[in-house]
Amino acid sequence: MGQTLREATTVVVVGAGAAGLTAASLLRRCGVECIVLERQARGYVEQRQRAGIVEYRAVRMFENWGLAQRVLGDFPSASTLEFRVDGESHVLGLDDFSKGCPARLCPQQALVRNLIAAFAADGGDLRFGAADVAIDGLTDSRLAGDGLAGGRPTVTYRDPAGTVHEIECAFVAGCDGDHGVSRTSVPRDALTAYSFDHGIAWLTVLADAPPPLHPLLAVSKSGFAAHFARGPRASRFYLQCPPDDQPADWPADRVWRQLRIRLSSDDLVAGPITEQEAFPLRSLVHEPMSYGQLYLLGDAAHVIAPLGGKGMNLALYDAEVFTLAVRDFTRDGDEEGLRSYSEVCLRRTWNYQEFSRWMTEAAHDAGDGAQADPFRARLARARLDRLFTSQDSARAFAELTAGLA
Ligand code: FAS
Repeated sequence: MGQTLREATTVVVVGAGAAGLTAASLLRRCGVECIVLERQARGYVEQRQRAGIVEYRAVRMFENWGLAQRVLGDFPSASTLEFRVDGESHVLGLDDFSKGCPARLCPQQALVRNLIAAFAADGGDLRFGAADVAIDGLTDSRLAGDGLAGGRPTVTYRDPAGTVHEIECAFVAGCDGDHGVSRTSVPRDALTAYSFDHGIAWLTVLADAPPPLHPLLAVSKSGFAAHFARGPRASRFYLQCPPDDQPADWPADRVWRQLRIRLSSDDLVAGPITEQEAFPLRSLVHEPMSYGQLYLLGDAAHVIAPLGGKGMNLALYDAEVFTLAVRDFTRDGDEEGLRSYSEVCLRRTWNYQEFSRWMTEAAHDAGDGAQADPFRARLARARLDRLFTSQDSARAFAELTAGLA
């Protein structure tokens, strides 16, 4: 039995996705020691395609921490959004609120790649191929009353060479997504899960096809579709599909035919499809978002339907709230941020969940939802009509899109 290597640090970050890498990069900027443990290899993490819009609030956050140029580079801004309803175009200006710093069309894998490079360049401790991560010694915060839970948990893992490491720390940032170990380290009765099945599925298609002028959401009687940029020569498409559909049910010719119909774009340029998946739209929130010395960030705490583009942006938000809380505690002994972490992050989480549900309902019910429920379809059309005709509604929408509400 090989020996166990024992180490100590202030924060162990489990997971090198958007949440983990942002938290680690910001902690380093505060001079807080941290070690990041990632199960996958670097190459895999750097090519995993997911979200594509960094909201204005997050762009400003990276600016404030002096990281914007390094992690967002020159990815283009996203200051307009187009709704196309039965072929009729409605372009919304989103930059009324962005004071010259609009959202960015930055593919998540590019953000992750840049965060890894910046963290490594700053001398950060990031360990890929960390297997069998386990968290022990968490104190039951329900017993800790008002004060913070005392004690120092340990995180163990096995490195690619098979050596076991045991890291003692003050805090654990659980940033390992919806299927990680962090949340499962919390006793079941200490967490409440709130879930919602939207009853809708999407086919998601990645293709080497020209990106759209601006993000495009299309409402049609044939069902919802969307077109987003994923870099200068690639596009992400979403197509509403029956919940039990499989990618194999969608050969390329059917994909392009349906996209041309739903986007009302006969001249849509097709390209090689590089990735195709079907997934049900679901939303999930776990409360509270902390347990003892463990703080859950991003998808480890909440999953949100992609319409509204808030999944990655919520992860970035949690990362900053966590960092400021740890900084205030390690620097000034101020516990307030750590104690209110869950409440602060849940307030934004539920706000974004509501926004995402609002958009999902409007974009789907107004389309093929009409057959199933004509009354709801007319409600959804009225909601979109208000968005297109009322300045205040457009302002409120742009504020939410920007992450300012
Ligand atoms: P992540 O899942 O990104 O990262 C978690 C990390 O933890 C991973 O690197 C994983 O390998 C690692 N990990 C897991 N278990 C571990 C363990 N036991 N030990 C060590 N490491 C471990 N959102 C949008 O807004 N728009 C979109 O278009 C969009 N598209 C999406 C498409 C897909 C297929 C998916 C799954 C999600 C999509 N999302 C989208 C949501 C997405 O952006 C998430 O919200 C975001 O990745 C959350 O970031 P993290 O919380 O960092 O989790």
